[in-house]
Amino acid sequence: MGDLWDVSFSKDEQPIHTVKISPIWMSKFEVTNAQFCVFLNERGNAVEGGMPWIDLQDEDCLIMRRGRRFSPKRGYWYHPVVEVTWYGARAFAEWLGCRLPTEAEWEYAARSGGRNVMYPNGGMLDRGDANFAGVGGKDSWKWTSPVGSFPPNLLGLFDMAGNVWERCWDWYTEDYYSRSPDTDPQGPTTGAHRIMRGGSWNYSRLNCRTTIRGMNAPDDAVGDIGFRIVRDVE
Ligand SMILES: [Ca+2]
Ligand SMILES: [Ca+2]
Repeated sequence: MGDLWDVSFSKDEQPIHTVKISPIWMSKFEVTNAQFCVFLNERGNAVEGGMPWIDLQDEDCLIMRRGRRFSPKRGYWYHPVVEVTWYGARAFAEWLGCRLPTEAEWEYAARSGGRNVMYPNGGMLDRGDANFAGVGGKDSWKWTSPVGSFPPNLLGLFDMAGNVWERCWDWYTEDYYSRSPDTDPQGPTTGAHRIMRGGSWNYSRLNCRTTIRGMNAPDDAVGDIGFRIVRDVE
């Protein structure tokens, strides 16, 4: 794990270290608005950590509520869910008997099984490879794009670079890599922010690197943060 190329402006991708992770299944796409609505229609939009799971009041939210029924806004069924808190992401995962990935699991997956690649595609990230800030070429999206609009990495995982940041299980601390255990690291025991990975439509190419460590408060809901889920292999 870590910044093998020494391109980060932060110290938090150092020191470079090796970890072992146990086998997992990972969802190939970011969780969509359509999928999140199935969850909301079964469980409602509960308040957890002082915030509703999804912030329907924010104009960036791509889900609406009519009476008791939640549905994606027109044209956004297959776009990644946004404006969802960390608690909402965790609740969705647990509803399916799954969980959020640790950042170690996420990085291993983004790097197509731990390969030494700065971007999931194995080369330089171009407009044909991901939805990042701005538009051009195949990236015609100013905001989110439908999941799977760009080629997958070698593990068949889509949008590991860009589209939306993906919430992970771990708390964030800048120095965690200096004391991380070498098997199935779970992150610090407490903190103020949770990890998010992969960059988004709102961030530059460099922020879509496989190793960059983003962070966000667990009760925050933002228009460029979503998630995907994992399940342990039994
Ligand atoms: Ca874009
Ligand atoms: Ca993503």
